[in-house]
Amino acid sequence: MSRIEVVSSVLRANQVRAEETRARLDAAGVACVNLISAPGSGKTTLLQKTITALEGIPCAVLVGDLQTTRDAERLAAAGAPVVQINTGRGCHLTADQVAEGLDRLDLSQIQLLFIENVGNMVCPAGVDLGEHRRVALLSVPEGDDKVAKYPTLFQGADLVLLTKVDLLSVLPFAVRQVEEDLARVNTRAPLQQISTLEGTGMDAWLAWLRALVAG
Ligand SMILES: Nc1nc2c(ncn2[C@@H]2O[C@H](COP(=O)(O)OP(=O)(O)O)[C@@H](O)[C@H]2O)c(=O)[nH]1
Ligand SMILES: [Mg+2]
Repeated sequence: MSRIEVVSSVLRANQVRAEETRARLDAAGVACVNLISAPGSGKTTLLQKTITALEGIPCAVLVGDLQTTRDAERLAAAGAPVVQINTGRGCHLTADQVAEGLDRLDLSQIQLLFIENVGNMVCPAGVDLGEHRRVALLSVPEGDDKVAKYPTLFQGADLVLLTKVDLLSVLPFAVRQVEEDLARVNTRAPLQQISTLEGTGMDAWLAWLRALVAG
């Protein structure tokens, strides 16, 4: 087999496994959200606050990292069941890894499953994990040109969160630029501004999640 055939057969196998996972989650009545961003955009901090704020909606988290269980420890402290998946050198989670992670969770006890993907704006964008919704995060310190530079991530998103907006007052960043670049690649995904530090925008994010869980 040529290299191209191998790559496409790996992607096909991933897609099959992702569809199985989605069917399994559907059967269990669990909504699943895959969070993708560069390292440090605020995924873990957002999930810590979200798990605490979503009272009445039991959540769990699958967290992917190259090394360490640091994120998993932070998330477990917030009170949710957490499964850590160490990917070693892998720059994204795969549908197989997520399916294995699911085996370690009691799906009958949860309504919402978050996947915190490996911090990377490129590799995770092309890999379906069996999620129902995909959320792309972009933080203010990363710069307002990132939607234009990494369009694949934003193209596939169902929601875009502009995080750390408390820093808009101290860093040069044009929200307008992000809105314009996003409109070019994705007219479906809303752009929500959020600061987990100050709490702004949390209500809209929680409402989006509640609507997803309500189906
Ligand atoms: N200024 C500011 N910093 C934040 C905010 N949310 C997270 N951070 C900081 O950003 C850094 C990375 O956050 P983390 O949640 O670990 O990002 P992750 O790598 O995407 O999971 C930490 O130092 C957080 O304290 C925010 O809303 N505003
Ligand atoms: Mg993290």
